[in-house]
Amino acid sequence: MEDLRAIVSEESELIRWGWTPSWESRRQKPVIPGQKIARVVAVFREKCLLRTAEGELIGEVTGQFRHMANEMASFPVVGDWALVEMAGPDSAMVHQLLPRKTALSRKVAGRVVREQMFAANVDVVFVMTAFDEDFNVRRLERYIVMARQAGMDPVVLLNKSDLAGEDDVRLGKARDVNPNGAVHRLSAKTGEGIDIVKFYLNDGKTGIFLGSSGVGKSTLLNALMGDGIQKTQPIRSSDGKGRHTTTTRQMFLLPSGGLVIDTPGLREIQLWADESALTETFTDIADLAKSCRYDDCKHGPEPGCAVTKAIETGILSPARYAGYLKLQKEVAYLQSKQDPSQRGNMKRRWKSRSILIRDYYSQKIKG
Ligand SMILES: Nc1nc2c(ncn2[C@@H]2O[C@H](COP(=O)(O)OP(=O)(O)O)[C@@H](O)[C@H]2O)c(=O)[nH]1
Ligand SMILES: [Mg+2]
Ligand SMILES: [Zn+2]
Repeated sequence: MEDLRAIVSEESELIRWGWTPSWESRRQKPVIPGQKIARVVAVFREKCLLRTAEGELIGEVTGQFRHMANEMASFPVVGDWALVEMAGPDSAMVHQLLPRKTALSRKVAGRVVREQMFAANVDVVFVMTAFDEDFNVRRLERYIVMARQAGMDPVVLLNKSDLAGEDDVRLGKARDVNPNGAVHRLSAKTGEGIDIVKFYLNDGKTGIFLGSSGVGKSTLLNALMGDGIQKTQPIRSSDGKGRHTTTTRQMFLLPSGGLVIDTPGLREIQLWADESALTETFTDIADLAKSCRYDDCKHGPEPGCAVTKAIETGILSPARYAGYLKLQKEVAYLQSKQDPSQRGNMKRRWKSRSILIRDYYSQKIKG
């Protein structure tokens, strides 16, 4: 009886951190005695911050984990579920990660063509911009491609609505570049739209904020956290020399339920994406292209080109089409630079997830 109660309370604590029964089946084997389930809530250099049912631990991968890991993407990222073993009162060894349901990736900075995964098991991607000089639909498109690559319908948040009139045209412009996703006005300052953000995160969902520095991600997090932020903010960790290390990405448990990963602004968004993510981002262009007379239409001066016609008649903005071509070139370049043995990796692994999420929200909104 005692044991059962312990198990149930362990389970309910993990549920707050995003555990669902579906993870049970992904665990493959029962947890071996002495191992616990933990969520990776932050990553810094060689260590990570873990959350188990009992509390926070500093984690490190085992030698065997390191040995078996064949690529950077195998190492823990924020959002991962891990099987860990206590190594001290506040520390644990990470033995294994549960297979990810989703992951967000970018290309590593610089010339190297390699994937950098930066978050896993995210349910909702919030792409954030603001009613200020950050607003740029071409940049929005890049973030949307990033979310689509992860198999998710991005939710665009247009922050600082207190600086804009009710009928500000930028809302419509954001909707135009996210044809199959949601766009909401928000003010982290006045609280407008905050409940919508909470709604997306109900039932212990994990969200992530993507967007340039200055758009208000941390302010929104603070608004969602209420007074709780003070308790979570300073990461309880040291780098071994007694110094405090700050982390770049961290997951927060909201008082209203649900989890949020705050990210520093990605100064330049280096995409790690394939053509299918582009097609899903630019559904308007993909739909037009279906009406071109020739299947292999290059959308130039060919007779019967629906894309050219749409640009001429003002249905499709030439800037959006140019932005699409630019991204297509970038994606083609990534493909061409891929190590042939790795090429399959570019293919999206998270496709089916998207449909599930979409159904979930459409049911929620209808019901
Ligand atoms: N007017 C207005 N300013 C905001 C709002 N949200 C954030 N800010 C301001 O924008 C600046 C950047 O916010 P911050 O949260 O640090 O952005 P981050 O870099 O995305 O985390 C700060 O000066 C905030 O006070 C908002 O809704 N309205
Ligand atoms: Mg910030
Ligand atoms: Zn055409």
